[in-house]
This record gives sequence, structure tokens and C-alpha cells, in this order.
Amino acid sequence: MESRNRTHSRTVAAASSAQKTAAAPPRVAQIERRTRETSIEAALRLDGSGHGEIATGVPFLDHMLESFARHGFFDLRVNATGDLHIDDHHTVEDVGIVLGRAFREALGDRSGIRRFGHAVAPLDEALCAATVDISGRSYLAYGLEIREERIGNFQTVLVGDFMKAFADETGMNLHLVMHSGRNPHHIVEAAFKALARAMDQATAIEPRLSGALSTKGTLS
Ligand SMILES: [Mn+2]
Repeated sequence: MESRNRTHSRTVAAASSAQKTAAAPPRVAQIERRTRETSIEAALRLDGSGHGEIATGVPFLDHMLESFARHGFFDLRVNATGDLHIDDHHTVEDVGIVLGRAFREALGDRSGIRRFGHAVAPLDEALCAATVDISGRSYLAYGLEIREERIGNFQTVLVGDFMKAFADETGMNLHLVMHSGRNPHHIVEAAFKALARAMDQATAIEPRLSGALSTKGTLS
């Protein structure tokens, strides 16, 4: 009797989890945004394998977004053309906007997601932490203190502009904390890796959860 019950409950559990898998639509988004300053297309798959195809015209940003896709296990394609003859500012900020919109769209009403994520990543002497709450409220606390004005040709001040745009458009609280660091390339790359890992956690489906992880009952 006891063993029959166990068999029965296993069968029910297997059937309901198979149903869940079959019913879940892919969490993807495709975004296009064109202004007089930039033209950007992005495709995002949250449950990906870490494949990045990034061509923004800003090589350092490409490098950071490749790393972000890889370490967050997101499949991410970004194509951008912008007014780089002026400087990189519009392109970097607008890529942040489009990436945020892609996350917002792929997450839908945010039901079922773990919502919070936290990760710390080192790169040699640099150690940076990212903490996110994909709550629908946007806030950026930006704690990267970079003395150097540039990484190659890339203006380090643009990292903050990118993060602000990304947090605003995703609709999330984002805290970036720098514990240590000297080399600006290392600092920014450690921050992007921490961000990737935190976003991977926060966007993951929590199997114990039905609906939105909020006492208000909604995150949309
Ligand atoms: Mn690097």
C-alpha cells in the first residue's frame, strides 16, 4: 500500500512537471529602437547558453556585453550603429536602454522569477559586487570609483550612464559596489561579470513559487 502510494505520487509529480515544461513559452525578446542618434536591434533569450553576438561599434562595450552574455547564460545579439563621430555617449547609453527593454519584455509580468540576485566577481586585484531586485522599481547605486578617464578610447564615465539606462528600462534596483581595484579595465569587467551572475539568479524561475514574489501579489 505504502509503495503504491509512493509510485502514484511520483507519477503525478512527473506529469505535472512535464506539463509545466511543455506549457512554458520561451522567455525571449526582440527590440528595435531608432532615433536620430542611434539605430539598435537586440535579441535576448533568458534561458540561453551564453552565446553573445555583439556589434555596437564600441569595441570595449562589445567586450563587456560578450562577457555579460557568457556569464549570465543569456543568448544575446546586439547590433548598433550610432553617431560615433560625435562620441560614444549616445550609443553606449542607448544600448543600455535597449538591453533593459529586452529584459523587461522577456520577463513579461515577472511572475515565477526569483527576483533578487547577488554576486561578487574578482578580476585579479579588482573585486566588484552586483545586487539586483527586479521589482519593477528602478534605482541605481553606482559605486565604481575609477580614477582613469579612459580605457583605451572608451570613456569610463559611460559605464555609469549605461548602468543607469539599463536599470531604469529593466525596472530594477541595481547596486554596484567596488570592494577593490586599480586597473580600470579589470574593475569594469568584474562589475559586468558580477552583474551577469546576479541577473542570472534574479531572472531564474523559482519552482516553489506560483505567481509573483511579492506580498502585493504583483510585480508588473
Ligand atoms: Mn577584458
